[in-house]
Amino acid sequence: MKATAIAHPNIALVKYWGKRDEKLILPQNSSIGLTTDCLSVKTTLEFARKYKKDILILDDKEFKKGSKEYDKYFQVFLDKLRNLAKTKLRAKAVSQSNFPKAAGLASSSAGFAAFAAAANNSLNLGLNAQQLSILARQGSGSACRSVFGGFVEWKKGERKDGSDSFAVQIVDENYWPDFRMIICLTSKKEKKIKSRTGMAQTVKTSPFYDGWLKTINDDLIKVRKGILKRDFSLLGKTAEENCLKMHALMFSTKPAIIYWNPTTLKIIQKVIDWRENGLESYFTIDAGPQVKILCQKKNLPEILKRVKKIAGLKDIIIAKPGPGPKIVKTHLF
Ligand code: 2P0
Repeated sequence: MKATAIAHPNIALVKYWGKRDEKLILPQNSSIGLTTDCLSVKTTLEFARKYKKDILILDDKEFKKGSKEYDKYFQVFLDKLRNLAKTKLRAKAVSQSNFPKAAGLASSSAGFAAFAAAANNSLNLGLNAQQLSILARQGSGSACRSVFGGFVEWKKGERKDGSDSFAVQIVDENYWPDFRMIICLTSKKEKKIKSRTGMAQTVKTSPFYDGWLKTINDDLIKVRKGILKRDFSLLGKTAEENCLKMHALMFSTKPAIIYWNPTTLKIIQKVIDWRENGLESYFTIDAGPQVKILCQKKNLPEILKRVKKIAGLKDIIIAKPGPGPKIVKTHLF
């Protein structure tokens, strides 16, 4: 009844920003992301009679009833699991990540992918990868992409019950070994506006949301093609444009959502400048101030040398395409 899983964040190249169903977590548009290799979340989950209430410990801190994390995320997801397994058992979940939470590093994608994978094992649910993706999606949308390694597409689906809204692997983590993502940490603070709240507000108030939906299919086609052909320029250019379009949605939300800080902008300008001068790289930014620089292995040393000179960076992490969740035997409790 005790199981432990490790999962990695999936960083979007074509972003998910907006739901059509808040409860089932169904997106307005399909999205594509890369599951990374170095950032990870490890979660141990146990359902047992000895627990009189559900216990949640994230990065050594216990979250209790009344906190957003417990009530809105943990409790809701656990109840879904209990329904699925037809059990009334209470659970203890302990989760440890090796990077800052809620800072725009897709921690919830890794968190719920690990949680779902641990639950599948601990409750003997017998879910296949597609079903696991559907389950993880109901914890946090982007988590459905973290259920697979490599480059992954979350197909938005059409059905009301969400049964066709899950992720599929485009190519696995070994398909493009020269692909690199340099994660530039410009702040370790938790963001003030959670993605969930922000995206709902955008759908409601941004005058540009229709334009986003009208152009997303073209971005998806180009990024898919870029991945399959290992066409770095096509993928990078499209991912960067898509990221700026998403931030334009955020800026035009009422009240405006601005996740960037001065260092974020500085890196954006540098990347554009390097590219204009022949060093090819692109950037993508999620719901936070961190910049992820996309590059090829051959340019990594030079880009890294330049990145290290940028003042104000808190950390630099080099990521490659990484695997889907793994069940491990070393538990956290
Ligand atoms: C993404 N983001 O595609 C986009 C890009 C942030 C910017 O998925 O409400 O934590 O739990 O489904 O998955 C962040 O949103 O939101 C996110 P919920 P989630 O990666």
